[in-house]
This record gives sequence, structure tokens and C-alpha cells, in this order.
Amino acid sequence: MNPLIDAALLADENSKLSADLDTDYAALGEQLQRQGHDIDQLCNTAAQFGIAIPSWGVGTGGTRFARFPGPGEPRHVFDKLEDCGVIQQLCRATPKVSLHIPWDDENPTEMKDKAQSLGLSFDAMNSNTFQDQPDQKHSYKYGSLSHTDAATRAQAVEHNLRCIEIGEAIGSDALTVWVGDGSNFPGQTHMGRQLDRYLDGMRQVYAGLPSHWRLFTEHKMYEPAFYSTVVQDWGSNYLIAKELGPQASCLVDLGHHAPNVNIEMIVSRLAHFGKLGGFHFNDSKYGDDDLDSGSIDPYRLFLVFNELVDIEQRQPESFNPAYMLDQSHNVTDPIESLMSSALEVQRAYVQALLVDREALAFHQENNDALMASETLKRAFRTNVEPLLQRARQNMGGAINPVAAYREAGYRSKVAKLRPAVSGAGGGIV
Ligand code: LRH
Ligand code: MN
Repeated sequence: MNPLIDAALLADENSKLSADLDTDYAALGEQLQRQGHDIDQLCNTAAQFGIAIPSWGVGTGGTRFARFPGPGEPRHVFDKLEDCGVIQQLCRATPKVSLHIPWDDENPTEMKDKAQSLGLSFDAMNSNTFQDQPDQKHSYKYGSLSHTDAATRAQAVEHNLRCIEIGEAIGSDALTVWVGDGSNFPGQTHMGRQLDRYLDGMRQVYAGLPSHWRLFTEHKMYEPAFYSTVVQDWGSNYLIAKELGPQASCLVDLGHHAPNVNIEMIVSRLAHFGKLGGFHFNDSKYGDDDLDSGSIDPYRLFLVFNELVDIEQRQPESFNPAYMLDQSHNVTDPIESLMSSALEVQRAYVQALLVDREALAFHQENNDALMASETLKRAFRTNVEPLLQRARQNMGGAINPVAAYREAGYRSKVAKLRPAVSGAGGGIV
């Protein structure tokens, strides 16, 4: 694997921090031991945690108003894979990349070889029937899989089957289908018939799945449709996944809910009914803001993982959710945001492992609300940073990834190689 960040520089950066880490790790080890936890065991568990990087997240993102590209914007999937290689080299928690077609529609063998040369593999594929491509025959202006026009629906089905084909060629084993289909006016669509058309299309996509593949359906309350959305919430999503069959399950994008919706409860429900497929992690304050995970409400992220760890311990045999980031980096270096976000998700997972579940169950059984809440807060208040740093160090990564990345000057290096791009119109990528 050809390291993108000079190994000697990385070793030097780590050597500056390792003595303090040894002290902090020992102190945390004592603290956790008093709580009945073995820090080395937790460190190994943390090291096994992986979250996929969205290929579309390594370029600067934008809004409908504008996009302000930064230096060294990736030009194509191969640049994107290199940037993902840097994130994995420094963080050691992001071994997989989730591609989006046609944004990453290149030669599968070349993409696979490039990824392998960087120590990466591929997570779920993402189809795109929410934009019209230059050579496209039928427009998705009025929908895709749920469009009233049969030829447009067939085109959307064909596209999803092609995403599966590309995925098979590069070693992916899942497809995420998010459609923006919906309406902007009351009366514009017949919601029942629109859903029937969507289901008919999704059955054809489902029929094209290899036997070991999973199909993730992603719900979203609104945008780009602003009155109704075909797959608008977890309820519709659950019924759709149930309707499609055992290989179908629901993907929860944290930003796709109304403000203050209890997402951890949705996670508990979907797992309860065996349809929790995966996640697009990000954070938000208002809408689908696609902000860095844990940057607005880290306690909510912790509460989601508190449910996930509880489910993992109660249903170990069936527990296999796909973890992916789905963010838009409009004002930061995307590589730095993706590194800190992946580690925020890993942190929430490790903190959730610290919850004293026996004590929690006791307080719940005895309706001791305050002690139940305190039991969660105690885990959330635990600073597990030394444990996460050690896990990275043990895996050959950086104790402080952002510091090592800046010291290496990777961004200015690629800025010289990749021509500057001017601010195009709006749009997320
Ligand atoms: C829709 C979404 C979906 C992706 C897109 C980039 O908002 O979350 O998961 O296809 O963002
Ligand atoms: Mn998403």
C-alpha cells in the first residue's frame, strides 16, 4: 500500500504526542477499571470499528445558492480514492468508500485496483435518479421510479440495475436507493398510485439483486420535493422494505427528519422489527444540513449508539448495520471534516460501550428516571480520547490526524497537481 502521507513524518508527529498519550491512557485505564471495563479490550473493539466515506464528500459541497470550491478539488473518482486513502491512513477507521453513480462512473477494474493499492474497499453503491445526465432520454423532473411515464420509470430501474452491476465488479454488496420523488403542490400527484409505481420499480430492482446483496431504502421528509415525498419517513420506509422482501432494509440518514424527532427511537423500532439496514451519519440543526457528525448535538449521536450497542448485545446474530457518513463540507477542508466526523462516530460507539446496562435496566425496572439518565450521562461524560488515540496508534495511524495531515501539507501538494476550479452554480457537489 503506497502511503500518501510520508511514514517518517507520521512517526515523527506521533513521537511528539506518545509520552502524554501513555500518561492519559494509563489514567483512563484506571478510571475504566473502577467501572469494570478493560481498556485494552475496549481499545481493540474501537480498532475494529469502521465507517464508510462517501466519495461525494471529499470534494467541497454546496447549497442551492452556491458552491465555493477549495484548492486541490478531486477531479474524478481516482483523486477521491486518494483522498479517502489519506483519511484511512491517518484515522484507521474508514476502510471502505461508498460510491455514487454516475458521479463515480469509471472503469470498475481500475477503480478496484486503485482502491486496493490504497488499502480501501467499497461499501454500498448509491444510485442517482434525482438529476438528469447530459445524454439522458427521459427527464426526472417529475420523478423517477414513481414517474407517471413508464419509459422514465424503466430508465430509472435500468440505472439501478447498472449500479448493481458496477458494484459487483468492484466488490460492493449493497445498493442504497434514495429518490427525491414527490410533489410541490397538494393535488399534484395521487399519493397511492405514485407509491404503487415506486414499489413496482423497486420490485424490479430487488429482483436484480445478487443473493448475498442488501438493498437499503432511504427515507427523507422533504427536499427536493416540498409538499410530499414518496418515501417520507421511517414508517413508509419500513412498510416498503417489508413489502420488497428479506434483502431489503431501511437506511437512516440522521438529517432526513424534522428537527427534534427522536431518531434513536426510530433506530430501536426498525431494529425491533428486523429492518434496520444502515446509516448515513451527519448532523443538522434545521433541515438536511449535512453538517459534520457530532458537531451540533453529540449527545444525540451518543443516544443513537446507545440503542445500537443495546441491540448488538441483545440480537448479536442479526446485527449488521452499514455505517456510512453522508455530509457536505461547504466551509472546511473535506478531508479534515471527514476525519474528525469518522472519529466522532467512533467516539459515540465507544462511549455507548461504557454504559452500565445492568444498572440501567435496574433503574428502568424501578422507574428511577434520574438514575437511568445519570447512568447514560456517566458514559457520555467519559473522555475516551486516549483510548481512540491508542487504537489509531496501534493500527499505524496518527495520534492526532488533523495535525499530521496539516504538517504533511497534503492539501497544498494536491492543489499543485489538480487544476483550480472556479465557483460553479449551486448544488451539493
Ligand atoms: C439525499 C442523500 C442521499 C444521497 C445524497 C447525496 O439527501 O442523503 O443519501 O444520495 O444525499
Ligand atoms: Mn443520505
